[in-house]
Amino acid sequence: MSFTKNTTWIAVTAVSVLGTGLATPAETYALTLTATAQCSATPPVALYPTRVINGDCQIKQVIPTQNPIVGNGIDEATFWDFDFTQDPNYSLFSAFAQAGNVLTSAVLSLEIIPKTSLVATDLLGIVDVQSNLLSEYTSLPGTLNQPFTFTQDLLSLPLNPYQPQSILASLFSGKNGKIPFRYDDDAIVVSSTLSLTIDESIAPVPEPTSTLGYLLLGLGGIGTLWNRQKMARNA
Ligand SMILES: [Ca+2]
Ligand SMILES: [Ca+2]
Ligand SMILES: [Ca+2]
Repeated sequence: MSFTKNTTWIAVTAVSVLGTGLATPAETYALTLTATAQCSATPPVALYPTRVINGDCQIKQVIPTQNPIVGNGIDEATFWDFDFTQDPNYSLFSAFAQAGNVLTSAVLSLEIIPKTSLVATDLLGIVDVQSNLLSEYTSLPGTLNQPFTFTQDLLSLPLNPYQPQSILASLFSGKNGKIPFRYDDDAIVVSSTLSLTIDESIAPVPEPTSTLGYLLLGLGGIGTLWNRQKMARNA
């Protein structure tokens, strides 16, 4: 959400609280939160059962009998959290979600380095919610060992799209403000971004403390107007 839209919403709320009867904005706005996990193209290497830390990612071997090496991008699960609490709009986003607004998109961007042709059977998704085949997200990468990036709205996956409520439930339950994600199993995860956009048509009920803030903001606005009119009369 741009600063202008934010300011408009607060100003309208302040006027509403003061009881001048001005309604909610005619235009609807959307608020977007973004979180990025920065891993790397060259994780450290270890032997099973050691887990490898690769920046914001953690890697574990999933088929240790075939391949005990962890960090080579073959037969391994990569985990990371999308931490939305770092986004300055997180509190406002939470308030809009609690007010019952709908999640309108959840756009995932992922950069991987495929390590074997079995990347064709890879799965990814939100932990404890659902996972989908890589082929549902994108056309499969044709070149091994080369960085490959794709972007896909989780709500628009062709075969098995996410439900908006299940993504919000993941965001606000468990690790509050974080969405845990997992990729299996034949690529190195280099980096990933998730952007959540929520509708703003239902205004949140202001907290008592912020109501005072809005009132003061509104009174400040009236004071400025009064001063301006006074100056105009004196001019
Ligand atoms: Ca491995
Ligand atoms: Ca595999
Ligand atoms: Ca695979």
